[in-house]
Amino acid sequence: MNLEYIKNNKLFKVLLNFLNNNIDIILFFTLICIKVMSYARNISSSYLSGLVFFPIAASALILVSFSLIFKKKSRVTFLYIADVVVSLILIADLMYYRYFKDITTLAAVKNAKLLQGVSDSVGSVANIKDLYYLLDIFILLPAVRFYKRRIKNIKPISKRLVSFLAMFILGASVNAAIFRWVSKVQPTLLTAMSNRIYLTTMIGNINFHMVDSYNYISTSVKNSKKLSEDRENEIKNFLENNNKSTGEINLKGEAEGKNLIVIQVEALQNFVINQKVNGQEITPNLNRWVNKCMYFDNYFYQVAGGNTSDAEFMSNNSLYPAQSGSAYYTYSGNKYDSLASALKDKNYYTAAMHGNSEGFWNRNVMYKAQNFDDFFGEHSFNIDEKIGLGLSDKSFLNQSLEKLKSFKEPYYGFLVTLTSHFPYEAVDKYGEFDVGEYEGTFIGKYLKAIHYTDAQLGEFLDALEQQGIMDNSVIALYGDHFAIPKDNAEELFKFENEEESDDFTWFKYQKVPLLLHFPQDEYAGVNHKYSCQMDLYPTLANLYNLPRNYMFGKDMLNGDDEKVIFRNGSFIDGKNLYVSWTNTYYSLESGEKINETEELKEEKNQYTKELQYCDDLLNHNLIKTFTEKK
Ligand code: GP9
Ligand code: MN
Repeated sequence: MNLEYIKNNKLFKVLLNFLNNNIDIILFFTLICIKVMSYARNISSSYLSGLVFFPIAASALILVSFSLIFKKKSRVTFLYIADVVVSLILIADLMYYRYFKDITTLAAVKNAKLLQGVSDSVGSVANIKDLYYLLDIFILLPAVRFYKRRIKNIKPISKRLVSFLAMFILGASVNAAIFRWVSKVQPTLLTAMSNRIYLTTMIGNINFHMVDSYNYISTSVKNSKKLSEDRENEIKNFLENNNKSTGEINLKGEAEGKNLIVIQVEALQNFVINQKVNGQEITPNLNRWVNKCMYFDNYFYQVAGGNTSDAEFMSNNSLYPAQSGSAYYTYSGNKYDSLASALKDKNYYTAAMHGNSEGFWNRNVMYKAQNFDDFFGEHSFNIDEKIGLGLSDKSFLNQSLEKLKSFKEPYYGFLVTLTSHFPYEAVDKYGEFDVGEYEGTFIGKYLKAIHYTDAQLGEFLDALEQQGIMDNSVIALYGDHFAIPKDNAEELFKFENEEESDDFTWFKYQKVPLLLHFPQDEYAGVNHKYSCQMDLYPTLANLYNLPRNYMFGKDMLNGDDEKVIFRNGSFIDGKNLYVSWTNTYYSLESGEKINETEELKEEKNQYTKELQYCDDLLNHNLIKTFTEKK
């Protein structure tokens, strides 16, 4: 087989011709895959074992498909520019990752002022090696010019469109399969975006930015469509009514001028309070503090797709969580009338604290949007003891105490704990707690985890008391959401000796404790009123004499409203429970099913309306509109 033969071979000619005609595409595809894969390796070694190459290649194919619409010279330019853009985005993402352990989003870029951390320390997060992402761009520039000069034949638009479609469908189908797989293994990850860097490790960097841009644009479109004046007024009237207080007001202004310390505890469910396992109290410290506090034992969590972040969102804004996904991500560009803003208006210093990476749940962006002066995240703590997702509760609470002591008074400190996080395994070696027959079970692991957190909370609360901080502070402590998922409900029912395992029984356990502590243990006692996370801010607003403008919840210390509306449309009205997924009502007193009456139907419609009011308010950024019109 001599050289001449190879040259004249038909197949070889076709191949050469193909290469000659498509070298721009082949080069672009290869370079993009190499760059994104190398970014992937930079942010997570788990990438290497994953199948992340496929979504990365699919996203590169989608980019290529668009270039096929153009005439060839423009196609080359398009690909060259796309290479530049992708490379710059990768560099930005790398720098962002080095600081926040997260990936940039459009919302974060738009609020560039929120990226203080990165911009203040560009020097420390930039790395000369990053220029490697731009190397090809310089090298290829003359080659691109040369190649463009040689292009002669132009394909008709019909052929170009067919190539575009074929390539696009190929890329999109691979992506669709990957996205379906992601939603299966991590059901809420794509919509809630709780852990974006983890999502990126599954779908690749370009896909992440495509999903993020889609989400950002669709929210902006929803935001930009103006609501009718009538609808705006309807929502405004509802809110005015909801926030009106009448008659004598219990404890109004009682906490005015005092510090406020709010502690949101990871997966603290109410059933562990005053409960024993293997003859020992599960939460001996909280049980002690329950007696010194105003304790709400019918306080429901209402989180939806945003989980922990929804609990934060409701407690600080008295707004319902987003219909899907998490408000902390979707509505991070909105204006809020949050607890921190209201206290800031009263000259409070406000700070949020959490021992995990700043970008988790978009906190770095959302705390600013909610007007916190400072956010102390992973970077602001000495990570001297890591358990599970981040800094141990022990170290977090110790260091937070020192921070609180250094704050200018009066202050609002918002603390979010972490260690008692699902799947409750990491904490096992950090404390001895004999759960007897539950050893090794899911519930047993949870009891150990929450027992550990209880010990840390006990130390923290005792220190606040002993060091005199409680004399001039009000403390609110509550659980963020369930600990035992529906899948493990049977274990919980068995632990609690429940005979029934119906929806009514399930709801009985969807409570988290709320403890309100006043100086000198004043007002201690149990309050059985039906209440929920939406009610914390209105209640604190009354205690701190803050204006109530846009709150959907109620003041738990005034009035006899016992409304609790869940994001899925289920509700409690003080007498009945409505379970939306079966359209069934239960009597709260007897636990028996009851028939729907006209009154109940009316109530159901009204509560659905309230959720829609809140959706409209968030989708159209109405707090901004209302405040501007004031
Ligand atoms: C992460 C922590 C856990 O920082 O708040 O969030 P979750 O998984 O419980 O929603
Ligand atoms: Mn949580």
